[in-house]
Amino acid sequence: MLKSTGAAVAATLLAGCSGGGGGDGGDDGGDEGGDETTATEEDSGSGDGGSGGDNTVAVSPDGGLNFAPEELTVSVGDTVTWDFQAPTHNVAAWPDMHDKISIPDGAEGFGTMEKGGDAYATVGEGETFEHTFETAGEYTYVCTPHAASGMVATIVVEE
Ligand SMILES: [Cu+2]
Repeated sequence: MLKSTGAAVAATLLAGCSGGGGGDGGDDGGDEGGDETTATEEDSGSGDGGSGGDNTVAVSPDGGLNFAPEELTVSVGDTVTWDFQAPTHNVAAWPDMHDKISIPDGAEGFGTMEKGGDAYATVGEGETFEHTFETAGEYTYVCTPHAASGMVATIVVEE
């Protein structure tokens, strides 16, 4: 009989843990500039402060006897541009030129013709006329040749 002595030699492996934490503790140096005020970013961005685009009135759009828009609101200091899209029209806001014209007290009249000029003088197609409003109030103006046909419109000037 063979006796097999299975001697298992348990090799005990000593896992040497060379531990020992030599803690070199750095005393972390103190208070480095503590409270940083988190800059509140006031987002002053978004600067779309444009005062509402173009103050343009079309004169006879599509050949009609009208101004478009028929009523336009602007602010004091704004300039309105009339864009003549057809011939034989004008802009008249001189109160003595037509009884449908009215302007605020103390305001200056305006028109494509001069004050006291030819009330029926017209402007060519493609031309423009500008007026800057310095006095608040309501201005009703006409195209003199077509005022009787309702070619009347209003500019409201706000403070
Ligand atoms: Cu007209």
